[in-house]
Amino acid sequence: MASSREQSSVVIIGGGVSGLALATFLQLSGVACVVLERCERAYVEVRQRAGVVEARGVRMLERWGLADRLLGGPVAHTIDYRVNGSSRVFKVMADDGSPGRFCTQQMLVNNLLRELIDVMQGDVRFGAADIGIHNDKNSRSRVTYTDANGTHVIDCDYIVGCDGNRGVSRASIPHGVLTKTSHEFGYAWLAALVEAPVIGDPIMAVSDHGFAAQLPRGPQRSRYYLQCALSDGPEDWPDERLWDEIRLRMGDSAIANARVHDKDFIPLRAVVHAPMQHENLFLAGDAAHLVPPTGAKGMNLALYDVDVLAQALVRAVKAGDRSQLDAYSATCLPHIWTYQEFSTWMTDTMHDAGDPTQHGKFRQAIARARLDTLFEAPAAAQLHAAFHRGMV
Ligand code: FAS
Repeated sequence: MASSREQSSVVIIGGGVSGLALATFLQLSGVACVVLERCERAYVEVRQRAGVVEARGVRMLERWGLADRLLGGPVAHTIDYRVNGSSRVFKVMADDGSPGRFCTQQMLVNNLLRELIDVMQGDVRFGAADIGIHNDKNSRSRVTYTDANGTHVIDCDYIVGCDGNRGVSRASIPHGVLTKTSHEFGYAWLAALVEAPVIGDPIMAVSDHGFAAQLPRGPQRSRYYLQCALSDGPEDWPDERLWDEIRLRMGDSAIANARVHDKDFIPLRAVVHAPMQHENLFLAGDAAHLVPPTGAKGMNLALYDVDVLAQALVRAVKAGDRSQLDAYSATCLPHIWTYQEFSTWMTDTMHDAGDPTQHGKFRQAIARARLDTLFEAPAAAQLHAAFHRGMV
């Protein structure tokens, strides 16, 4: 088997939304980088995840001059909040017109792949396995990996871990360097991709039978999310039960069964690893933090991290100034905790207000009172909408 050795400024581990966005920003800025992704391109292209790019993310991509080429999907105007079937429409669009977009992560990732590889000739290597990280501040860092062509070594200045919650990057940091702060909500979401579009507004529904939501996933499809037990699996949720629960929780017996493409079970948890860096290795996205999907902040936090990191890396590589890199964690962590606070608030409110068997009638009444305030007090509504847009 052949082996190779080469140089680069930055090696990015993981070709998901954060890794591809970072590589695109660096390529645009003339900083040499290589992305190592363990899966093949075809798999990365079809993976379903988040569905909203918040207004802050739209503005950030506009600042990089990429919004028109990367974003698609309808503008996020309003959300239909339901409590036991009775609807109240919530405006998430800002008065200054700064819109979020119902742009699916899959669409953004495909547009990033096209832009980075096909347009910018960026260096993304799929099928990279056995990744080894040699991260030392006093000598040049290096990353090793194998693929069908053999063993490869890349000497580099900086390494970025964009390889998600179960990747190799964070695991390569010596024990005791990072602190993990986490919270388990005690329930999960069943996420079902179905052949039925959202009619009208996306829905967030509170019901005595548990939480449910429907978010767009393209013109013909949508994703239903249903609160379920942590121990539940596909055998507990045959399609018939799924549709019965959807009708029950949405308070709409007219909803027809449709083809179910896939079912994911996502335990709701919140995790922050700090600091988000060690020597020449930097963590971004799910490699550094997890948020419950209720507030749609997972992908948006990943985009925020790599926007900050890209600017710092450009300054370090081009001007030899590490100051922003050294301040990377201190810059990102306050923003991450603000989003954790919003996502926890949303998760507790939208679930406590529903099925009282989880946390009792008192928390149910409190959460419903909180929702009423949201709809009746303009100041509360404005603040909530600003959080939705990421403009806080
Ligand atoms: P990603 O996980 O997207 O990407 C990491 C990449 O690294 C992957 O391509 C992986 O193959 C690669 N990788 C991993 N280990 C590697 C290794 N050893 N070597 C090389 N490559 C490696 N958020 C929402 O807001 N709404 C949702 O509806 C929603 N649904 C979700 C559903 C699921 C099943 C999951 C897991 C997450 C969901 N999220 C959702 C959160 C999601 O959007 C994440 O926050 C987002 O994908 C984070 O992006 P990355 O950090 O790039 O990680």
